[in-house]
Amino acid sequence: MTGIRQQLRLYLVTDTSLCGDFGLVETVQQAVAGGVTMVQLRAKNSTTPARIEMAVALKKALAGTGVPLIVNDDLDAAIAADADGAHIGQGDMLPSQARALLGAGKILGLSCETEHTVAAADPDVVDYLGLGPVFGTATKADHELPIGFDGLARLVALTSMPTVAIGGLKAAHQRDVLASGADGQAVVSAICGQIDPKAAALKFTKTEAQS
Ligand code: TZP
Ligand code: MG
Repeated sequence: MTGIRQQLRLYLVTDTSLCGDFGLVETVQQAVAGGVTMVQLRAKNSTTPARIEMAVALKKALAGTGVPLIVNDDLDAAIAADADGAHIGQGDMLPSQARALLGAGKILGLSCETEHTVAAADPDVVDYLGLGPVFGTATKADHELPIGFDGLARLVALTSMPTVAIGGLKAAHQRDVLASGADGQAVVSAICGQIDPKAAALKFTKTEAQS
């Protein structure tokens, strides 16, 4: 697997509580076996030491797969675990600060919910944009207003940067996501917490093969 656009095709954003008994590492391993192309450790109610531990375990699990590991929000954890990159939102530190901490060789993702923030994103600093939420979702309590596929297409059209859609997305949405011009979709609950995360991921890759 090479370019960032291909890596964004099916982006698993983890929710440590949704993974439940199945476990974070097992969920990620199964999901990657089902075709997930990028993984984000998103552990909202946690601590930096715990995130480092989880990120190190995930990195080990992903070794040799070519699937990058991104850490959400916590730059200290991303750096300490030597993850492949970090993802930040508009309310977090400035992208330029995150880039300075991460260094040039790592992946930096930025969430954008509005036309203004997409237009303001600097391609020299940020590697990809997370756009959404496409639909309302119970996974993120405080999410912004859903933008739908029309809104997604409008945001994608404003940038030449790699993009990934997020928010309430399931395998059946794959065609609409790609038609909107995004490089891929990021999902939490469509894979995390599913009885069979590999089968859940395979639903996306099968849909892809048909489109
Ligand atoms: N950012 C915008 S929506 C969202 C995040 C992290 C959660 C998406 O979760 P799901 O379960 O795929 O709708
Ligand atoms: Mg954030």
